[in-house]
Amino acid sequence: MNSDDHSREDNLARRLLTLNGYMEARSIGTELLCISRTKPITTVQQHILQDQKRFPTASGEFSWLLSGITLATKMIESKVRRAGLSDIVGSQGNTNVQGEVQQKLDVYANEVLLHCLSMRESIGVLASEENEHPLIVPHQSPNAKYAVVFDPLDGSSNIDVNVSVGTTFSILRKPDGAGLNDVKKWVLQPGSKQVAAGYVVYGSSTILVYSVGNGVHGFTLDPAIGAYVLSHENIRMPNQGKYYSVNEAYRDTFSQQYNNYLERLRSGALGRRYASRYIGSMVSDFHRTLLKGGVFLYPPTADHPSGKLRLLYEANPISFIAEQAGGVCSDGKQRVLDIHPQSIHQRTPMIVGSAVEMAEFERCMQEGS
Ligand code: FDP
Repeated sequence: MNSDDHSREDNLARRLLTLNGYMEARSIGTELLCISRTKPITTVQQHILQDQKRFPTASGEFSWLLSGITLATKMIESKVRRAGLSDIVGSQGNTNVQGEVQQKLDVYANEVLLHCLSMRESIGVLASEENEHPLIVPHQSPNAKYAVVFDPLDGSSNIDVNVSVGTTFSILRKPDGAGLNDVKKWVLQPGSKQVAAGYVVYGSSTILVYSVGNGVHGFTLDPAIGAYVLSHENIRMPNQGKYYSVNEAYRDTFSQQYNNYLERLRSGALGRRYASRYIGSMVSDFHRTLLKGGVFLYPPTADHPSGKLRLLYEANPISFIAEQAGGVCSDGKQRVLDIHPQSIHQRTPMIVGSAVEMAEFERCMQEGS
């Protein structure tokens, strides 16, 4: 072998071994290759297993449950990425239980989550935005001890125009003494009882953000290896941001307190003049608020006097993540996580954001009109 061959081989090996940026290949002289890790790879499964070491009695079934969510969301993301190429965009021609037009992707995402989660023995009950009633998982295992509540595709009215959408989920433990048929007892619990919650944003990349009550962590899906890889460890919401996020087209129907609050943000009363950002896909608007700070609001409006967002599978998981990251989430009167739900598809106003903006919000609410 001459030195050109060596150099070609060396370059090839270097390319092969530079595994998507996780490893580095170095040549020593012309013959030796030394591989060193540039970044440790932590997949979401590894992270969950490491975290479970805190609990000596943990059986690993919780990580198996979460793998149902990661598998389903990878399947959803692959359809979302092909939207426009396959016959998956547009409406299904039905309305769901909320009277909203179902998109084909809503239906697909729901079926995938129901399918993947039904395989997990630890899950007894599933409740989805797309189904009128909670479902008892067919295996009816006596080992079932969790309910999973989810919105399969949040913001789906945006899917036809390439705007980011997401999946939100909330995991609750079966209440003591509840039988398998007491499905409402499984899911009608305040958000403070969630054992884990999270969301996936199918955006410029796909990111899974979740918490088991021990901080918030983000995992970006690496399409080259098909795994969610830790990319945002221990996310903390900034104390103050520079954006507020609300559908301002409805402002003439907001109460005076909300309008006073927004005026204070605009006028610089909090030490800066805020800019506005509103995607209209709650999970994406929240994700920006989580990383950059600021506030997201969906107040009561004329069309939605009790707010538009659903308590169990939108507001509760978002609240759980926000609080775990140092933020605050309110319905305008109380902490969202303290609301005792009365029905599966109950709606709530939701105001979520950084400490500074939320303190001002609470002050404006107390001040009255
Ligand atoms: P969508 O109807 O597209 O599913 O809760 C549903 C939701 O989107 C949120 O994701 C979003 O923040 C909100 O509705 C948008 O509602 P408006 O169009 O009334 O602003």
